[in-house]
Amino acid sequence: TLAIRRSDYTEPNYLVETVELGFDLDPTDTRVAARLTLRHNPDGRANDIVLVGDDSLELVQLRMNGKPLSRRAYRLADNELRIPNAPEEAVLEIETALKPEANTSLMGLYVSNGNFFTQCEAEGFRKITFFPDRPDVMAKYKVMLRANREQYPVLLSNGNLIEEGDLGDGRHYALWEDPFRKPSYLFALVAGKLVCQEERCALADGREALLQVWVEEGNLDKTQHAMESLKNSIRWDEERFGLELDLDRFMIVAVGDFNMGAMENKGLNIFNTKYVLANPRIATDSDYANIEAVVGHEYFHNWTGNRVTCRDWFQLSLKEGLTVFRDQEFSADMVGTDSGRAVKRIDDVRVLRQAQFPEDAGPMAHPVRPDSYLEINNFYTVTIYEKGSEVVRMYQTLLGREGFRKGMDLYFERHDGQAVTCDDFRAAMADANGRDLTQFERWYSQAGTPRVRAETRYDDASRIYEITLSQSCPPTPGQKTKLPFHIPVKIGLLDAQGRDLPLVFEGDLSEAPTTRVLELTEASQTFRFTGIFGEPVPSLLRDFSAPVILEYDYSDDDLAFLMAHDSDPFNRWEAGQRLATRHLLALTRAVQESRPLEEAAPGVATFIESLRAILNDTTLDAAFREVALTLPSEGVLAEEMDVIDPQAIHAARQYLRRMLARTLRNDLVAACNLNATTGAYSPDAASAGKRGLKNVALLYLAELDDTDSHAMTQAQYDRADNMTDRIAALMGLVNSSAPGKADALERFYTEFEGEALVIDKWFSLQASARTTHVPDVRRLMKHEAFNLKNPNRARSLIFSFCNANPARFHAPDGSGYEYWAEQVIALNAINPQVAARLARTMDRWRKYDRLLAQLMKKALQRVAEAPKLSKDVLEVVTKALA
Ligand code: HT7
Ligand code: ZN
Repeated sequence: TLAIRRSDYTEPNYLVETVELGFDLDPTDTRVAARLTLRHNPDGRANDIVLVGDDSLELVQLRMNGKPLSRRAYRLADNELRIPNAPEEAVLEIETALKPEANTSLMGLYVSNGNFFTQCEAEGFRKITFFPDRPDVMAKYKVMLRANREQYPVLLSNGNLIEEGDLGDGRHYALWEDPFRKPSYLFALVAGKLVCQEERCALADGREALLQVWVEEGNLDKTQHAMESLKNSIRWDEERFGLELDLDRFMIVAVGDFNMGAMENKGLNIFNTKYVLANPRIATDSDYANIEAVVGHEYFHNWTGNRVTCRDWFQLSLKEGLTVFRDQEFSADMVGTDSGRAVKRIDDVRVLRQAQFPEDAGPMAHPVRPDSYLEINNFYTVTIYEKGSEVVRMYQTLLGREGFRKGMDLYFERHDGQAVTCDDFRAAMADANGRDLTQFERWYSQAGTPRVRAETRYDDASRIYEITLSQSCPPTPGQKTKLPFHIPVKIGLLDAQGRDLPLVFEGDLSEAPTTRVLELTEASQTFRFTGIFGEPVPSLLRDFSAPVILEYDYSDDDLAFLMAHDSDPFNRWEAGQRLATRHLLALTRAVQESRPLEEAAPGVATFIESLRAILNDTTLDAAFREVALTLPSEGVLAEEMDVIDPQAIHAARQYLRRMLARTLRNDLVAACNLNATTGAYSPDAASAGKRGLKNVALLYLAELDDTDSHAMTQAQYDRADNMTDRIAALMGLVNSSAPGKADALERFYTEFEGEALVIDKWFSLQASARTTHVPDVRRLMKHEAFNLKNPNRARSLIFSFCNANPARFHAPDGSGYEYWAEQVIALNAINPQVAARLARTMDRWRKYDRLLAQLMKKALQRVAEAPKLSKDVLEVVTKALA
C-alpha cells in the first residue's frame, strides 16, 4: 500500500461539466446510470480520462460519445478506469450495479433501517459510479431517483425538486437539480419512509427558503431544537459574515447508522440521529448544545466548504478548521454573556488538551496540512478540526474581528466557486489587511504542540517589567527540527489588589490597554512594560490565544490570586487547573511510592478553600463555577507524566475528589438545593448552567458513598423530569454502592427501550463506570440491544470502555488490551473507518510503564498481523508500532 503525497498533486486531465445520474433503487441490486460530459483540461497533462471505482462496483456498461467502448479502448485495474487518447470532449455513459444492503462500511450508498442513504466524503462517490472522485473536479448535477412508492415514498437529493410522478407498476420517480457546481463528495440521496417538520424562513435579501428536518416516523416530537438551531445558524451567518443561504430549499435528514457526526451535502445535510433528535425526556443539556453546534457547523459549510471547497484532501483543514471556528463562535454568540463565552472557550480548550495535544505528541502526529496519508479517512482528526480552528482563531486574534472579516470577504471575492488551498486562505487574510503572514505558514506545515516558556523580571528602580518568551517545539514523526512559529500571546498584568494595570509598551504612551497581544516570532524575545509600580502577577495566554503549552513558574499563591481576581475568566479557570494538576501529580507520585497521601500535597487544603470561595460566589455564573470545580481529567493528567501510570492517576484523583467532597460537604449540599431548576425544562445556557453546577456537586457528594448521599442521588433519580438530571443521578448511583443501583439501571433500560440514543447512554454509562471490568463489558456485548454494526452502539460500549475508563481498561493483566484487539479485528471486517478510530486508542502505548507497554505492543502486533486488514487500520497500527 502506497502513501499519497501532497507534493505529487497534479491537475485533473479532464474536467466534468455536467453529471446526470439515474438511480433504480433496490436494496440488493441498485442500478446507476451516469452520464458525464467531460472536457480536456488545458492545464491537465495527458489525454487520458482517469476515473476511479471501488472494488464493490460492478461495471455493467460503458459508452463514449454514443458508442459502446470495446474492452481494448479502456483499462480497468486497481480501482482505476483509464481511457487513453480520449477526444477533447467526451460524453461517457456508465452503468454500474451495487448492493446497498450488503454495504456495512456506511460509505457510498447503504441501507439503514430499510431506508437508503449516501455518504460520499471523502471518497465514497467511487462506490456509486466510476468518476474523477477528487474535490477539484466540480460539476453540475441532475439526479433521477426511481423506487417502489410504498417502501420509499420520500425521494431526496441535492438542490431543487423539479419533477416527480408515477411510473406505474408501484414505482415512482423524483428529479432533482442542483444549480451549483460541486465536487462529488457533496453528492447525496435519501430514499425511504420518512416524515418532516418544515418551516418557511425569510432571508436577509427578502427571499424565502423552505427548511425541512426529516426523521423516521415517531420522531417528529424531537425535531424542534434542530429546526431552531438551523434558523439561528442562518441568521448568524447573515449577521456575522454577510453570508446568505443560496438555495430555495434546505434539508436535514437524521439517520441512525452513521460513521461520524453529520455531513454537509449541498442542500441535503445528513445527520447522525444523535445530533438531531432531542426532547427533555431523552436529551441532556450537552446533547442540546451539541445539536446546536453541529447543525451550525454543517450549515456554515455551505460557504466554507461547498461554495469554496478544497483543492485536494491535504487541504481538509481549509474547510474543517474554518468551519469549526465558525461553529464555536456561533455557539458562543448564542450564549451571549461574556462569562458564557468564556465557558464555551474553556470547553473547547478542554477538548483540545484532552484529545489533540496527545495526538500531536504521538505516532499519528501530523501538520494541520498533512504531507502524506495512506487512508484519508484517518485524517479527519482533532488536529485538522480543533487545532485547525485554533489556527483560524489566531488570525482573528492577530488581525482583530474587523480585520478577520475583511480577510473572509476577500477570500469569497477571490475564490467563490473554486477548489483552493490553505495558502489561498492565508493570502486573503494577509492581503486584505496589508500584513505579512509568511511565517504564519508554519502553523500549517509543522506538527507538534509548541511550548512557550515565560520568565519575568521586575526592576524596582526603573519601574520596568520584562517578560521574556521563548518557544520550542518537540520533534514529531518525519520532522526532527522545527522553526519558530508566529504566536500571539495575549497578556495582562495584575496589581496587588488584583486590578488590571494599564500596559505601556516600551514607553509608547499613545495607548495603554489592559490586555495586549504580544507577537512572538523568534526563538526568544523580551517585551518591556514601563511605569509599573510594584511587581505585578502576570496573566499569560489570556483566552488561550494560541494552541501552545505555556510554562511559567507561578507560585501556589500567585495561582490562588489569579483564581480569585483575574479579569480574564479563561485564565481564572486556568489558574485553578494548574493548581489542581500540581496537587494531583504530587498525590500520584505518593500513590506510586506508597507514601501517605495526607502529607503528599501540603497546599491542597488551601486549594480546596479557593474552590469553596468560587462555589459560593453567586456573582459568578453557575456554568463557570461548574467548570472551575471540575478537576483535570485522567487523560490530561496522563499527558503531564513522563511515564503514565493509569492506576496511580485514578487513585490520586479519586482521593482528591473524596477529600473535596468531605471538606465542602455542606457547601455542596447547599449548591444542590440553590441550583434546583423549577418549571418546564429549557436548555438555555442559564438553566443548563444551574443543572451543571448542581450535578457536579451531587457527583462529588456521591463520592462519599454514605446513606445520605445514596438518598440524595436516589431522590434525584426518582424525581428527575429531564434526561440531564436523570443520567447524572444514575451515574452517581452506578459509581457507588447504593442499594438502589441495580434496580435503577434496570428501570432505566425498560423505560427507554425504544429510544436508541438513550440506550446508547445506558451502555456508555456502564462502560465508563468504576465498577466495570473487562468481563462486565464482555457480558454487555451479549446484551440483546448490543449491535456491533451500528457505530453509535459500538462507540457507546467499546469506545467508552477503552477511552473513558482508563483505570479498568489498563488492567495490569492486559485483559483490556486483548479485548481491544478482538474488537478492532471484528470491526475491521464490518466498518474499517470505525475500526481505525478504535485502533487509535493505543497511540500512546510507549508512554506507559514498561509492563503495560509490552502488553499493549503485543495487542498492537496481534492486530497488525490479522488477515485482510483494511488500509484504515493498517495505517494506524503500523504508525503506532514504527
Ligand atoms: N465533512 C464531514 C466529514 C466526513 C464524514 C461525515 C460522515 C461520515 C463520514 C465522513 N467522512 C468525512 C463532516 C463535517 O466535518 O462536517
Ligand atoms: Zn465539517
